[in-house]
Amino acid sequence: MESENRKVILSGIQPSGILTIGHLAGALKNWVDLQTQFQSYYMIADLHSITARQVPAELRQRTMETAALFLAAGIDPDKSVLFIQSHVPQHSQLAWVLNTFTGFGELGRMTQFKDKSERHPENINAGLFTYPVLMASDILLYQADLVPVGEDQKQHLELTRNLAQRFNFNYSDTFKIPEPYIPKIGSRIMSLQNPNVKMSKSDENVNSCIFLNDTNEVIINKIKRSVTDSDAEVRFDEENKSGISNLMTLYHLATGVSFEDIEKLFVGKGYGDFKLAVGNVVADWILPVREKFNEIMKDKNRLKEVLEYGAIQAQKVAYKTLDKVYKKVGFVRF
Ligand code: AQP
Repeated sequence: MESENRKVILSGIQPSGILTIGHLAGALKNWVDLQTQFQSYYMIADLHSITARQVPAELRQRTMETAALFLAAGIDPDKSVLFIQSHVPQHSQLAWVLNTFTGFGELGRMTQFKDKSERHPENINAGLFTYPVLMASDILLYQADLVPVGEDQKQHLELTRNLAQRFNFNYSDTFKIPEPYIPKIGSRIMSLQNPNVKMSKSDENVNSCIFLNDTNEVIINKIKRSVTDSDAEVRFDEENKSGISNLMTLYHLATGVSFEDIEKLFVGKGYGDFKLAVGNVVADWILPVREKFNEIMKDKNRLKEVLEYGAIQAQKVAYKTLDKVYKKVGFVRF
């Protein structure tokens, strides 16, 4: 794994459920391309996932499955550093220091905190509140130049930049100021049951998601039952035809056919035919990922080795940054 002079990119996914086709389209697919261009750090964000209550045995299982899906989707451990966040203790250690540089009011303005606390009033914990500080630590530890962010993470990246600048200003240059990396348009996959909200792995309605371990039959059935609209025209219009537009996005991602050509292909055909066609191409798209995933899960020792190797690589870089930070704030270092 070479690292010289390449820009650094960092991203992660929480193991809070089985990954969906949204993760493949919106994250993994891009990461595979990015790893050839950038020094890439990809983590399974288990520390973040416990801001919502997790069943311990399930969390362990999901963490290994998430790692296997990263590999199955094409993340290459010889090109990227692939690791479990809790295996690199520097994430929590830097988060503590950065917490002391973060204003209470600043965190209170985070819209994701407000949304999540409204959705889960039974568990508004301090971790949920300081989550953006841990995210800042994830990014700053590796001196990332770029962070792929969706709309919902932009505010957190802005906070990361502010914290880095504040720390650098108080002491001296320590952190690189990261920039957002905006992925290609059209990769936000919406729920099959409510196409106005994002497809989410923790959605209670399993029919809203295509999970990366769903069988062909399940995939085809879920798409058949997806919510669309009452006219019968296959046309890309995210505002007025969000369900059909979402299915068109999936068709496009699975086949490479443009929206214009998809519209032409289905002129005069009903939604039934269209949904069946989408189901088939999506099933074909997922099949090799699922097969690879099953193969990787059969050899847990190999998977463990890959993750241990990744953690060692990540720790080396993370330690360097944390050591600088500890020195600058005045901790005794022997
Ligand atoms: N539906 C989606 N469409 C496109 N991209 C998506 N991502 C997630 N869902 C979609 C991308 O995956 C990365 C982060 O995933 P995460 O699981 O850590 O967090 P999340 O975005 O909160 O995903 P979920 O499924 O909604 O998680 P839960 O249900 O646990 O809260 C990001 O790159 C994101 O863009």
